Amino acid sequence: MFYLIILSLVSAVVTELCSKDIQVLRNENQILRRIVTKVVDELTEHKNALDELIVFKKSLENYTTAKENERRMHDRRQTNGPVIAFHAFLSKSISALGIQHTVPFDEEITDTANRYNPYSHVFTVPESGVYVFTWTIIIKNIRCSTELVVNAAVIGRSYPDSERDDENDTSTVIVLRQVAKDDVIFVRVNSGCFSIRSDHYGRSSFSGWKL
Ligand SMILES: *[C@@H]1O[C@H](CO)[C@@H](O)[C@H](O)[C@H]1NC(C)=O
Ligand SMILES: *[C@@H]1O[C@H](CO)[C@@H](O)[C@H](O)[C@H]1NC(C)=O
Ligand SMILES: [Ca+2]
Repeated sequence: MFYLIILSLVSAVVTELCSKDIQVLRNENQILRRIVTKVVDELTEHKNALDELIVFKKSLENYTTAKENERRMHDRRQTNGPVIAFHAFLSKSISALGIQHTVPFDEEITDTANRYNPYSHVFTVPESGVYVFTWTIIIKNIRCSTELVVNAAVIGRSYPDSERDDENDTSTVIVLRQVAKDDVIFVRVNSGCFSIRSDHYGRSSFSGWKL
């Protein structure tokens, strides 16, 4: 009997202690949950801030790249110097051109380097580099083969053919070519080209510019 009383007493004390412990643990758990929620919130905030920072870094990099490209373009323009370009056309239709004759583009519109000669109809390269050359020939009822010449070498050909039904025909050729300072460039007749048109319907012309 005595033992039974002792046992139930002990059991009561243990139960009491356990329920106290459980209460304490519950409280602790609640506190921990609050802390965890707070930490998660803060982490989310940090992550958002970091994401924003990454986007900012990217746009800063874009801006820096754009600025750098702009500076390179500027430097390129500086080292390339001023624009080199010429454009001349036939001020009127011409006829009776002979083979090997230079096509006399006599009216100069543009000649930034002052190296196109409207009397000899020759462009003298002011500085070495890659150039674009283009010429347009307009004809009526004939055939006309012309060639673009650098010094003595042919570097381009054009052959409009309108030898039927009184047709008007136009041909434009574009040539890209590395040329050296003081090379001379001109367009000459290869065959045909008895007459070349240039009037208020259309213009025959010759142009070039350095890239
Ligand atoms: C940066 O440039 C790239 C490609 O040019 C583009 O796809 C991206 O959206 C840009 N980023 C920002 C933040 O402007
Ligand atoms: C060619 O142009 C002239 C004007 O210069 C015109 O009279 C003639 O009819 C044109 N030829 C054709 C086939 O249209
Ligand atoms: Ca000139």
